[in-house]
Amino acid sequence: MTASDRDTESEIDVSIILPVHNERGHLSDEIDRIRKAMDESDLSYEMIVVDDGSTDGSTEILQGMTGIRLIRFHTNHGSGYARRYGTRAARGRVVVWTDVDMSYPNDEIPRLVRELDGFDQVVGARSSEQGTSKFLRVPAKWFIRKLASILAATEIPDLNSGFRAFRRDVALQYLHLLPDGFSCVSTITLAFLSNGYSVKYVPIDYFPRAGDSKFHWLRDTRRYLLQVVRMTMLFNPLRVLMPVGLALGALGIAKTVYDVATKDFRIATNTLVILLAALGVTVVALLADLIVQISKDRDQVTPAAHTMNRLA
Ligand SMILES: Nc1nc2c(ncn2[C@@H]2O[C@H](COP(=O)(O)OP(=O)(O)O)[C@@H](O)[C@H]2O)c(=O)[nH]1
Ligand SMILES: [Mg+2]
Repeated sequence: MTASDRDTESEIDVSIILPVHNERGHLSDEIDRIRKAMDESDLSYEMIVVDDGSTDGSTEILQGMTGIRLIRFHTNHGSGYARRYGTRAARGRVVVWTDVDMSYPNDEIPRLVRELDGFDQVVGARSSEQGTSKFLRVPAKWFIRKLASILAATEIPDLNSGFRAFRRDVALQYLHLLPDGFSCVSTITLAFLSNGYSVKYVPIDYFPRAGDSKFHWLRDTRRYLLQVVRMTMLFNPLRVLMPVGLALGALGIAKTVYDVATKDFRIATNTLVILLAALGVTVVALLADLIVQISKDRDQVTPAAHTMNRLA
């Protein structure tokens, strides 16, 4: 994309996507504080509110509002679906995702956008967990975050923050891979990281949410875990499968040495099974990697830091 393409394609700086499902109590406050902060900045912006079949009167409040773009579904699809839909409708060069529940410092959106300079994505990283079902969520999230850090081969201070800004042109390449549910926000970080885009973390304050959370700890945690593994398999299968193949291989070789030394050169059947399993996993890993390499898009959008010289 050239600089002039960019000017004609995006008329505005920032599109703020606001997924809403039954947030009547604080909807106006949230939208007002975002508007105030954005009006005080020198950024041009639009707010895209995606009302996902709310039944508590949120819809009526939104319909009475001016200065927002309202997308409304009659049935509920999930916050990830809503965020994707809103992002496709967006016109901004930068897209911001956040919650509409007073939990994120939405008045700091202009700062978040400025931090994006030279990066492809900026994530507001929380230092404390304020969510519901804390005892279950904290260890589960910690485990998944560690797993994701290993798979993405980089430290991820906050994987599932709902407060982030990213380049729309980069995100459009991966939107179709993001799930309908809550793990959508984590998945977009992994999609960027796995494809060589930069993600920066800036510390933010996090407040207890107003209204009720829609997060179901078992269902959503299971999906979240699956999504982390799936995303890595999609872009970097060697990182998931190679450790398994190598571990099985090491075990098989150790067992072979043991058999040779203690069983008079008779190799046990289970030793062979382990060695064959190692071979199977390794071959699948290499094949999966081959598929990923072959199907890579040649016209991938250039990562942020590399565009600077070109545009100068
Ligand atoms: N459009 C849409 N938004 C949703 C849905 N579920 C939650 N949200 C919104 O997504 C944001 C995050 O949801 P929340 O319940 O706070 O999740 P949590 O932050 O993970 O506890 C809020 O703005 C919700 O209104 C949904 O099914 N559809
Ligand atoms: Mg929330």
